[in-house]
Amino acid sequence: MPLDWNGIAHVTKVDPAEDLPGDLDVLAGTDLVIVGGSDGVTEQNSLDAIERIQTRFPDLPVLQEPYSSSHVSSETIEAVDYLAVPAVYNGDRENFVAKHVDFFTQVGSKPEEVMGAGLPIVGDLIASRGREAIAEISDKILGEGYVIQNLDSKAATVSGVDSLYESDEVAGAALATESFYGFPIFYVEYSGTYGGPEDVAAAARYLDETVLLYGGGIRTREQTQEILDAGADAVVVGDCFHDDPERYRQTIP
Ligand code: 1GP
Repeated sequence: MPLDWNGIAHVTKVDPAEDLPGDLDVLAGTDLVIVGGSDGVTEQNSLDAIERIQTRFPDLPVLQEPYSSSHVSSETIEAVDYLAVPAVYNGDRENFVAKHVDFFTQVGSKPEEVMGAGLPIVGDLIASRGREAIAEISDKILGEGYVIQNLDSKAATVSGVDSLYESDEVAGAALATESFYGFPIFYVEYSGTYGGPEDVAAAARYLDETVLLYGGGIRTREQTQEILDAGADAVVVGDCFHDDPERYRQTIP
């Protein structure tokens, strides 16, 4: 079933390699959680974070955003609502196309390698139900057209980003996302720094069906509002959730 983005304006990105706040009640009011990071992420710490969140908030949708198939297992696929997989327009070839073809190659032919060694559930499922089971996994995967606009971020380093887009190029990437690639999500990523509304406004002009997410440096309600007013469907808040949970509460509209 497609994810219903109506009513989703605030997204929390939980880095499974970092400590979670002791009291997860701070998540009350966020509309969706993305579990993913750019350093030290494993299948096990991803699963731990997913399960902790789901135990406390069973109705909160959870997406896993892996940057490597080593973060994914039969358990994580079973647990999450969706997998969001970035295709980084201003990254290297590995991060726009190669990783994805490799991932789907393994989903189709060697599921046990995609999902890790202890993968009887998905392996058996595919062995017994063939293409239907592969289609079920594929249905959980959402492509994200991604532009990374902070060269100092770990996300830029791991994605091979060495130059930033001008706003008209961000707009072009947004247009391509909806009208050419057909990804359901376009993500303007300023990870670690607040980039302001300019890129969001440029992208929003071309997006109708595709959801527009902005993440990076949001620490106040005013910043959240500025990004939403510029045309984003939702803001994504990451660092602030881990570093300053009280302040994080203020980013929720
Ligand atoms: C990171 O876009 C998210 O992938 C959120 O950014 O950590 O700067 O809030 P921050």
